[in-house]
Amino acid sequence: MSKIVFITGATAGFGKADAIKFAQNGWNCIISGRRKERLDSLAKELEEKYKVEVLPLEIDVQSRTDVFDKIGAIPEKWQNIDVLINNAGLALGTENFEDADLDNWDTMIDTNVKGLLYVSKAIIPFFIAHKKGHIINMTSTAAKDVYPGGNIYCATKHAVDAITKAQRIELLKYGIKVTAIAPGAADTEFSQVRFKGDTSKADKVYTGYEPLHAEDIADTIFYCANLPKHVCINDLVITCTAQANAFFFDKK
Ligand code: NDP
Ligand code: 8X3
Repeated sequence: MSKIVFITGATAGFGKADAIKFAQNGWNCIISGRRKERLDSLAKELEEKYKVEVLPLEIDVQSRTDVFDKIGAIPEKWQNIDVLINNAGLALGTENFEDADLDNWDTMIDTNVKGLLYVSKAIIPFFIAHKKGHIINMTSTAAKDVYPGGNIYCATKHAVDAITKAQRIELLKYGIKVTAIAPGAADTEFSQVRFKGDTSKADKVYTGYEPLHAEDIADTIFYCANLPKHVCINDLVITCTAQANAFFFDKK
């Protein structure tokens, strides 16, 4: 029987690359995000190309009711989830504390922290019922260090690091694996979102070196998700070769 992966934020970047990687390898996919047209077109592409089943779920992870109503209504055959990838997330702005926009702070906290908590809480009962499960939380090098202008984004990723550790301790008795993946800079739509569509600012983030690509992260996540039952990668930091930590790059 095919395995099932549930991916949040599958309409772009890492989440979309994850869906393609798992589907290519015969996994059925539950893909979620807010942009319905992108979900529907990705679902069609995966079903046609890789002959897997795909359930698109339009979910805003910031909304507690959206998360619990829609995940609670998943048909029974889809509840047999093997892997949850808590990937939906974003950064907004790089202003220092004194200039920062409070709405940006709210959105980052509501999405990156509260959204991840809601989705985890909605799916863990399926894992417990089926006596299996693997949660893969997307953190970042921003979970390991803090850089100027990174303030609340870094704080949300530090929080996800702590949540990951707590989940690992508290879900151990059920045999549920919990992994944190901490990538450095990757050329997804992340910086377009951070700079609210300002392409020149976004492109500058990735100039002078080769950043990670979404497929690099999808390959890594797929590897972590397919280890033997007795092996769990707990915390994996991955950067491009030109990046040493959250803020130190070798740019030409
Ligand atoms: P993208 O902007 O390319 O993709 C982000 C995804 O998150 C989209 O599918 C978006 O879907 C989804 N998303 C955002 N807000 C919500 C929401 N409220 N509800 C549901 N889905 C949402 O970024 P990345 O792929 O780069 O980022 C994915 C994760 O990886 C994030 O958690 C990010 O913090 C983390 N990360 C990124 C790095 C990078 O350099 N790119 C490095 C380290 C970590 P939609 O808009 O359709 O809802
Ligand atoms: C995303 C990478 O460097 O913008 O988590 O924090 S960075």
